[in-house]
Amino acid sequence: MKNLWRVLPFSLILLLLAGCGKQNLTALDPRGPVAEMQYSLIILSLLIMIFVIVVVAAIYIYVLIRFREKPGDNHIPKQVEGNKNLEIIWTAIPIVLLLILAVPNVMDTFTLAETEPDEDSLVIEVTGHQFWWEFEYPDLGITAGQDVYIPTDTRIIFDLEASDVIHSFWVPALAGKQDNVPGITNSLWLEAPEEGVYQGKCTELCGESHWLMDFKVIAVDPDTFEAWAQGMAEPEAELSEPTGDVAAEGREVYEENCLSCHAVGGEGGNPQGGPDLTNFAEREVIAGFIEWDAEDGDALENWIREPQDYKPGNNMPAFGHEAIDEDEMDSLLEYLDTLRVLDSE
Ligand code: HEC
Ligand SMILES: [Cu+2]
Repeated sequence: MKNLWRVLPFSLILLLLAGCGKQNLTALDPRGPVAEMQYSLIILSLLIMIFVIVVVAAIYIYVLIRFREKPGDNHIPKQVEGNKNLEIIWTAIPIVLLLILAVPNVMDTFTLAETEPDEDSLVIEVTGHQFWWEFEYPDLGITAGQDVYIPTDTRIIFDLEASDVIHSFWVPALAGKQDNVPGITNSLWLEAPEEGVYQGKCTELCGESHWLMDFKVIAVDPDTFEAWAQGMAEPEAELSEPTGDVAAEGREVYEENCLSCHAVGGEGGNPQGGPDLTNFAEREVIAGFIEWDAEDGDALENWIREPQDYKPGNNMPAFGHEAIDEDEMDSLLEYLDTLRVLDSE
């Protein structure tokens, strides 16, 4: 009991803070029809539970006070047994409450399970890897890593798969979570009416760095999406043959060390490799969570040199100074900075 009182305030603070992170990782601030539907179910259940608790607690307290033993009065009160009306009432109320809960729940469950694509929807195949995300757009012939771009106001159907172990796909602002299971395809749909960057996370204990398996859903207007998809499908020749001297050198370093795992512009990569890097320079973070210019200004170089320092257990090998010397690293970083498909800063 003593422990409970110690833990409770912290739990409450955590609960309150849960919505405050810059990550927007909360289901309590829904930004699309699916998340709104789920949010209304949460609120409905919560209201019913609060109603039950308040009524039961009120009756309980009333009875405790009203029928307590009074000093000097120790007569046995009238003994009653069974009361048809009362019993009907307290059987009927829970039935009504359960119906109020069940009807919208069942209806919404059917709406949410409706994942057959129609001609206006966009299908995206999601593969969970230890510890990163791959997004394939079968109708557009493109593959993206970590950031999944979607057009606003479009029904997006995510077909969830996994390449190694079970992962779980969760973008709380847009939709509830669903598991990525090897060998099974689960589907969910969502829609983002507003443009924005929505934080996603793997919520399965999928390995040592499961808690760093973050991704972003980036909702852009349909024109921008079109431009992005175009850029991903037919990237500028610049990406494979940079014109700048330093970047061209960097491209060579890349081809030698990285292309076997990381595709750029549909070239390279392998199913056991790493994320597609065609638009890498447009990511806000490296490997899903490392800020580019937080304390360590050389975050990208440090990641390439020692990926295990950031994400223990991930499948990217380390590239020490013997593999890539300082000059080669500089040109490689320069080359990586050219990997853009939307804005060519
Ligand atoms: C054996 C395969 C392999 C090779 C070779 C490899 N990587 Fe990786 N790389 C990975 C994997 C796997 C990840 C994903 C790690 C994670 O997030 O769990 C990754 C992640 C990355 C990321 C973060 C990607 C993102 O979307 O945020 C960058 C950048 C990167 N690698 C750069 C390189 C560079 C540069 C080289 C060459 C010097 C290289 N990698 C060589 C497997 C590889
Ligand atoms: Cu995972």
